[in-house]
Amino acid sequence: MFVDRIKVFAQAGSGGRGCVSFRREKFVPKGGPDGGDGGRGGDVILRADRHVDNLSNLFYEPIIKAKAGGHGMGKKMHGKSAPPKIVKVPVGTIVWPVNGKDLISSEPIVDLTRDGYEFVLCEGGAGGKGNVHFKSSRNRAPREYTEGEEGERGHFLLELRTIADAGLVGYPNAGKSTLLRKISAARPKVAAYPFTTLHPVIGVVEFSGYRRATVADIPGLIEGAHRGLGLGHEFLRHITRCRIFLFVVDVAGSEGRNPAEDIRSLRREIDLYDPRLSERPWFIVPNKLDLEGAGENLDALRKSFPKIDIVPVSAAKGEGIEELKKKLAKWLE
Ligand SMILES: Nc1nc2c(ncn2[C@@H]2O[C@H](COP(=O)(O)OP(=O)(O)OP(=O)(O)O)[C@@H](O)[C@H]2O)c(=O)[nH]1
Ligand SMILES: [Mg+2]
Repeated sequence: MFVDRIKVFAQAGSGGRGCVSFRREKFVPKGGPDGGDGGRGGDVILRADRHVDNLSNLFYEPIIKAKAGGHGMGKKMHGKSAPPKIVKVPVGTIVWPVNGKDLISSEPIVDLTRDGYEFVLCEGGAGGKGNVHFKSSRNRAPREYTEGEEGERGHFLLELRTIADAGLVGYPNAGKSTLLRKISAARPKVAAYPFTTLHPVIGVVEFSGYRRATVADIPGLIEGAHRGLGLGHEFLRHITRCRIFLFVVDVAGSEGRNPAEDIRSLRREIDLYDPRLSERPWFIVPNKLDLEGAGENLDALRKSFPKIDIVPVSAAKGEGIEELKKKLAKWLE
């Protein structure tokens, strides 16, 4: 299961209660107060982890709670502080504050953009004070103590926006997943029917000299995606953080498609979704060069987009792949 948006309730642990206790020892009559402090409650911490690719673990556990701190004890012993509850989330997770059903602000609380980043979502409560703190010249046997503080809590919306260098954008069946399999070790499913890919998949492309780039394969788009047709724009969110876009088209025009028209309508879709996206650098990767009719369409495509870098490939046959990788490295420089 792939979950890229989920509401959770998080609650940090409360601090432990302070202790009321008096020293009792042989030959020490009226030993003074010796009740120790409560321990701190556990924090709820989100940690970005590159081995986690979606938020499905929270689907099964949408209530995140950290443990309470231990109570203070006699002999000035502190209660145990509770360990933090650490929740691993994918890199690219954005956290928004939520009030019941509604987002309360359009400002995110945090954006976990790097592997290993940690964020304290809810802070654990401080421990209460034991009666040792309440001793004074007038009160030598205080029975006062304080409760531990409550841990912070709240409702949050966690949303994943994939972070990759390049995003593959194209109609269903254009061969995006086939291409990603060829240029990286990622293994998205490939099949001859539309909407095979149901969620974003990221592949790492290795270049010479230990350089690398991440490429995101997102589900196919169709005209009207921005208003929810096909799999809708749900997944366009996952290309909003790509630096460049590769428009993958079936240049053979199978299924009666016109490649140049396809590109125009895909560009329209992303522009309607967010005009800032259509300003990003973009390139064309005509695919299925091995099929009949590809040559003619490729010429037409070049005429239609004279200023755009075009790198034709046959993902299935592995043709043009090395050239594409070279270009990709250059485009990302
Ligand atoms: N002849 C030929 N067929 C290809 C080529 N690349 C992909 N295909 C075929 O086209 C079909 C669709 O490929 P996918 O890689 O699943 O396409 P996709 O763009 O990821 O499709 P969705 O996930 O549905 O959006 C599969 O049957 C592939 O085998 C190619 O270069 N030549
Ligand atoms: Mg696919």
